[in-house]
This record gives sequence, structure tokens and C-alpha cells, in this order.
Amino acid sequence: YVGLENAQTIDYLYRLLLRLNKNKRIGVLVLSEIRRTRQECKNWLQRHSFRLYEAITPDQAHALLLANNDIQIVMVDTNYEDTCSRFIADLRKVYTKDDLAIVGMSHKPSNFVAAHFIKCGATDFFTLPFNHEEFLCRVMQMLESIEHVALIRKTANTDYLTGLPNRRHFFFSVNKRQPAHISTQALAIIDLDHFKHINDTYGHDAGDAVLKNVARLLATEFEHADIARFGGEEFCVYLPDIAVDDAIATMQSLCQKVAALHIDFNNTVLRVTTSIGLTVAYNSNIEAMLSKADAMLYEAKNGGRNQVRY
Ligand code: GH3
Ligand code: MG
Ligand code: MG
Ligand code: MG
Repeated sequence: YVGLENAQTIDYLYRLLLRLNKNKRIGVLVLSEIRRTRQECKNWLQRHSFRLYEAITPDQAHALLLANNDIQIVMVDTNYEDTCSRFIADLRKVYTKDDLAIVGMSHKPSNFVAAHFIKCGATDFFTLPFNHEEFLCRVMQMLESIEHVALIRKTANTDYLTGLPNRRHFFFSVNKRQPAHISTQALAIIDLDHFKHINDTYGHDAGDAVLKNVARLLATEFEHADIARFGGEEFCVYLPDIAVDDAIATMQSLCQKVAALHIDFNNTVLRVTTSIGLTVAYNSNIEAMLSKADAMLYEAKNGGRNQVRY
């Protein structure tokens, strides 16, 4: 950290870098027509183990962003104001401030220019040449902010007890998928049988252990499908592109696997069965499929539980 001012700063930056660059290197894209500007960014960023991408034109920058999802920061030389405003505004149609930081930079210091680019969608603005310490602190702040939003987003979409996606995420994800598919799709509601009895007999913690074990089974069985903890002891699975017979076989197999679980809770073995309501349809909307699956679930319960109805 040559050039940095004191031990406190070095400690601050070291901790941030350690945390942010722990699992993956963070990509920074530099867009400038001027070789010297690109070089100046490059020298400094590479010293801190960022992965650097260079673009001379906006088109090159767009292509690099599409091809490299490790890029979290784009630094744009605002030498050519109109081109740069357009480039930033175009980027903001695709990437929100929560996904991508865009930094304007200019050799001509002017408050007007900074305000202009921030209004276009830039996250921050630097005057060149950099004060390296300030530059790095601000870069870290942007990365932290992106990291925080990602954490908040994940928390909002995850069921706390089981770690499965929650109902909110399920609707969001399935609705995003649907238009792309024209073949049949399946939706199943999986409801634990007499679950209240487990709580009443062994206590709420035992009930929680059962929920976690069933959730773990679902997560391994349906790694690539949309699944969710839908409510209390109810789970949901959405399978795009699946034939009717395959959907039925898949759910019957799941029903048997849950019934075969031996769940250890403080040296007591807990068993549970499920009733599954299944529907298979062409391009039906998710609400319609849910209400059909729910009606089928009702039949499975009335039919004696531990079974699939479709
Ligand atoms: P059925 O076979 O008809 O579905 O009967 P059931 O007992 O499974 O259904 P019911 O709706 O009567 O009871 C569901 C129970 O699930 C009641 C509720 O206390 C319990 N429950 C909901 N969420 C949780 C949870 O997070 N942990 C625990 N331990 N229990 C929960
Ligand atoms: Mg139940
Ligand atoms: Mg019930
Ligand atoms: Mg229920």
C-alpha cells in the first residue's frame, strides 16, 4: 500500500479487500479512448488484485459486460460528454445501481460535469489524476453497498427456518421463467400430513427439525427447479418442460422418499408423510395452476393422505 497515509487506513483497506476479494476477484471495466487514462486506472487497480477490463468504445464495453459477470464497477472517461451520457443511460436500462457501480471520471474538474453524469445514472464521479487513497476508499464503499443490497435481497427471498426460497421468490422466479416455455409444465403443492400431531407430541422444535429435513430432501431432489417453502408445512415445486407421466412419477417418488425419511431428533426417530396435489398444463398462469394443485391436494387428503393426486 505504497502512498497510503497511516496505519489505520492500511488496516481499513486490508480488511475490506480481504473480505471483498475472498472468493472471487472483482472485475472493473475501464472505458476510455485515452491510453494514458486506461493505464493509470490499470496500474492502481491491478495492484489491489482487481481483474481489469479495458474498452476503447462503448460497444466494446457493452460486449465485455455481457461476457463477464464478475464486473461490478465500470469507470467511464467522460471526455466526450454526449457519448458518455448516452452510454451511462443505456447501461442503467439494464443494470441497476444495486448491480453495477458506474463511475465517471474527467481531467477537467467541474461540479457541473459531476452533477450531469450522476443525473445520467453514474454512482460517483472522480477527477483525474486520482488521489489514490480517496479513490480506493470510494471504490470500496461502492462494493460494500452492492454487497449489502445483495444480502438484503437474499434475505427477503429466503425462508429463515429451512433456507429454501420463500413464496415471494417463488412467484417472482416462476413468472420470470414462464413465457420462454411452450411445452407442459408441472406444479405441485406438498403438504405434510398430520404435522400438528408432531408438534403436539414431540414439541415445536421437533416440528422444526422435520421441516428442515423435508426441505433438505426437496433441495437435493429439485436442484434445478423452482421450489419454495410456501407456508407453514407446505412446499411448492414448479417443473418447466416436463411431460405428464414424468411429473406424476417424479411426485410419487418424492412422496415415497419423504415417507422413508428417518429424522433423528434428540435420539427420537420422527417419521412423516405427505399429500401432494399436482397439476400439469400448457402455458397456464401460475395462479390458475396453484388453485388446481390445491384442489388436488384436498383430494389427496380426503383420499387418505400419503399420496399424489393430479
Ligand atoms: P393435514 O394432514 O390435514 O395437513 O394436518 P396438519 O396437522 O398437517 O395441518 P394443520 O393445518 O392442522 O396444522 C399445520 C401445523 O403446522 C400447525 C402449525 O402450528 C404448524 N406449523 C406451521 N409453521 C410451523 C413452523 O415453522 N414450525 C413448526 N414446528 N410448526 C409449524
Ligand atoms: Mg398438513
Ligand atoms: Mg391442514
Ligand atoms: Mg397445510
